[in-house]
Amino acid sequence: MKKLVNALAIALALAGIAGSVQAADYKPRIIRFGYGLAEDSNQGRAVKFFAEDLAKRTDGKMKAKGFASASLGSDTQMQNALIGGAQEMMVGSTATLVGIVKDFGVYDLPFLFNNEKEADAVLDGPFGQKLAAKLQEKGLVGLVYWENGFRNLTNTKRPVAKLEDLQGIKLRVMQNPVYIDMFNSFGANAVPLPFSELFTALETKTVDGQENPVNTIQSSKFYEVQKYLSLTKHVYSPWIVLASKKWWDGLSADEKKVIQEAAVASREFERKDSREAAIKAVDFLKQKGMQVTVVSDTELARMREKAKPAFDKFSAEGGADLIKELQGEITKVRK
Ligand code: TK8
Repeated sequence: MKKLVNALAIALALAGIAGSVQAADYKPRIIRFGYGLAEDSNQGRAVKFFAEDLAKRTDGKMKAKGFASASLGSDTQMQNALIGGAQEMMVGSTATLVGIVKDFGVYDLPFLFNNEKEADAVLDGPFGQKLAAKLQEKGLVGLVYWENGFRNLTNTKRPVAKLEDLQGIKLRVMQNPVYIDMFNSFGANAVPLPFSELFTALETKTVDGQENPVNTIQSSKFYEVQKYLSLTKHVYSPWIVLASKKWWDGLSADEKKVIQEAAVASREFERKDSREAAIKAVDFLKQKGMQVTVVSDTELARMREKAKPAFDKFSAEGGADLIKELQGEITKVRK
């Protein structure tokens, strides 16, 4: 009996040691997590989810603090802060990364994805991961893609139902050559501006219009300064959650793992939340007085044809194989 008790005691002690060895290595950390949209947006809700999830997984040791409305800077300013190690995390458009990794422009070519399911499969699959991995040598860690969404046009001049209606409209686009080429070939005057300057530019009529997913048109209150909404869905726009590589390299393996897990959980939350919100957004915008135009498939096909120079230029500048690869991945999902 005594032997048995001893053996049990030893077993318990060993289990105790094993337990303490296994306890995850989390240090108290404050993570500044910047983003461009309002706190009350699909982006803001997902950052909040990430922060809560990470705190839960680490017993409150790792604290992410969200900074909304570009209060830490525009997308490109935050990217540079991450590279320099002055900020830990952010989420923003992949489109604004083209100054760092040119290949990201491939996602901005119009009418590639037919639906969200195709986008999820390609972004979470080898193609999306390969592109994200290219950020490492530039000082950024690409953790997960979130959904920004299919982009639609708004403006104050006139309802846009066909290409000709875009003629001469001064349209804010993201700071990305694919967008500039695309909208110029549609007949608009593309004006690249950071998102953080967009509301004021619309309000002061520096530009006549812009293009963004309906969720953003709602959460950024563009309906206050824009009359016409055209459902063009011309580009599926991803967001990417980024970490500073400088900072990341100083984390323990457990810390990296738990951040990655929380990032994946936030992705699942964000996509579901964004899709639910998008279904309601069009009605909300109508109630706010926006006039909504559904663009016909024939007109969308004309737009796709007109956008050919953007594809050609991206190809000529070394992106031909990348376009083929992406289209190949989409075809695989479509089957
Ligand atoms: C937010 C931007 C925004 C994007 C844009 O910082 O700039 O129009 O769609 O989501 O990244």
